[in-house]
Amino acid sequence: MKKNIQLENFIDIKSEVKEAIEKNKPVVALESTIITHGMPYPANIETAIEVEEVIRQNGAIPATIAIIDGRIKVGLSKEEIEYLAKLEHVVKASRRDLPVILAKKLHGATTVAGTMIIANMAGIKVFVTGGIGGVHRGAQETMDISADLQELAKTDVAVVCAGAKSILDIGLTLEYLETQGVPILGYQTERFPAFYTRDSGFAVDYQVNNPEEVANIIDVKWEMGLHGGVVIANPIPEAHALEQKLIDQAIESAIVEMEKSKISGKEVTPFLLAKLEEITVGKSLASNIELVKNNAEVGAAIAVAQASC
Ligand code: PSU
Ligand code: MN
Repeated sequence: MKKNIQLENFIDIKSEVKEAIEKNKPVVALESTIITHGMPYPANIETAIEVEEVIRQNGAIPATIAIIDGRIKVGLSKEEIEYLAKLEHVVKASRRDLPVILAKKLHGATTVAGTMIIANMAGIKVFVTGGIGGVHRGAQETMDISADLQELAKTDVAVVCAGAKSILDIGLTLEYLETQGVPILGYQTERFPAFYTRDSGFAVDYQVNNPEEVANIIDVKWEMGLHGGVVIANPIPEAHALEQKLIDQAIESAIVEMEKSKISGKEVTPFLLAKLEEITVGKSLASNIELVKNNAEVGAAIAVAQASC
């Protein structure tokens, strides 16, 4: 592809991924912050590899995205996933971080925003993750709003997630996305899911019931020239959902601890995720793993439907 020739200066696309993109075969992008900052070792490696496997089983090629020694990698080998997962300090790479990490030849783990940017450059249209970033509680004071939301506003990638965690202000997150013109599609649900639970208390914009319907909406959006992402909110399977009260209490305590420790900026999300896992003694991690695998199944099906559109 002509577009990739200029990109070769800084992007390495794994050969099977490149071939699939060129032949318009289904490809699904995956992020790497979930590996380095979202889950503890070794669950992070196991999950990253299993999620790739789920995508393959459902007919698509996985492309985990990260930056290694200042080179953007679209599609990681198992060895590269392990290498990244074992590193002590990897920079969390959102839009603002990308040029610096590349210029300084550092390693970087891409967030939802970072992954969307790179997937779009490479020509990958579907991206699977756990949860998106959003407007943090208390953002009226702190102005802590994830760059993920701005990326969803402008970059043409469909993001399959299990909603957003209620470490965020979900109501404000949805308002922000509405202002930015990002459609929120509930996958076989009318309710916006809250990651560990199936209902955040907020409705989605539209319910969609199958991968073809999603592929069609995405296609129409971009064909019309309406730039930006689409959120496909896929609730965690009932059997793996956490009890509302358990997770609510865990989130309250995690936020209190965060305020005590004066955590701010890009440390906020990783801090809260780690605390939740500690407080729920691993129950939140088990749910997290299951919901990502469930998203991989749906994401692969959407990519398959899209490739045959
Ligand atoms: N939410 C999760 N798990 C995660 C993240 C968010 O439940 O791993 C990660 C994603 O990579 C997301 C990023 O893009 O955190 C958002 O960070 P921030 O709030 O600093 O933008
Ligand atoms: Mn933030």
